[in-house]
Amino acid sequence: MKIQMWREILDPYVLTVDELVVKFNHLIEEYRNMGAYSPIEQVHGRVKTISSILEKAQKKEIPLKDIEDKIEDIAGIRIICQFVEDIQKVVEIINKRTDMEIKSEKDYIKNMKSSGYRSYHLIIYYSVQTLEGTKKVQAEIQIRTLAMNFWATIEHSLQYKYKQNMPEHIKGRLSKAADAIIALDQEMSSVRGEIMDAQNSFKIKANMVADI
Ligand code: 0O2
Repeated sequence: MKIQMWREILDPYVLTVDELVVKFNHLIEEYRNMGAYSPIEQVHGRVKTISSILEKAQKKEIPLKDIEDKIEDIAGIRIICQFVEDIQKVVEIINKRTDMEIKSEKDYIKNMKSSGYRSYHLIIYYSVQTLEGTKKVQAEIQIRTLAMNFWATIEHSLQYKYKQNMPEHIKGRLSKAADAIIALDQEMSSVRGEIMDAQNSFKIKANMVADI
């Protein structure tokens, strides 16, 4: 497939990622303007690279004509939360919106992957306006805590380094690190109320200084 054709295919996904990142960042702003705690800490987005799309298509034996239908994460959004409890709150927020329709959900927090990976995944339908009219595309939203993201980022780099041949001792250490991340998230949840109070009073103080 020519690069121009790829550009045409991927363009609505670029728009989807741009729009979704703006919308989730705006939600953070809304919470902050109300002086309320935001269940969303950070938002990141990316469009899958052509080589990564082709690699996945080959691995899953997906013909090129079915790529947009079968590869659900061409547009990918990652929402990072402070606490595990925030994840369900974010899912509820998305569920209530009329501009995002949830197609499917995977809870890798209740059902941790064998690698130790934990995250909550949603596949949504999202409509964008293009020169050819409205196009409904799929996007994957990964929702995870800062701690889960730390683990997944390191593990992803190691997966990239070792491809399919990650040494057993590294797998073992990642598995121990995953246990430590579970313990850390639990510990943080147990002091959630105090951390949130501290953050709110810090913000109130900062706003008062800004008003002077
Ligand atoms: P990238 O580079 O992040 O885009 P599959 O993709 O075949 O595993 P499926 O059903 O398409 O399976 O999706 P699944 O299992 O919900 O996972 C999709 C994405 O979740 C992956 O995208 C990763 O981003 C993330 N993920 C899943 N398992 C792991 C894991 O064990 N470790 C880490 N670090 N991330 C994981 P891609 O396409 O693999 O890659």
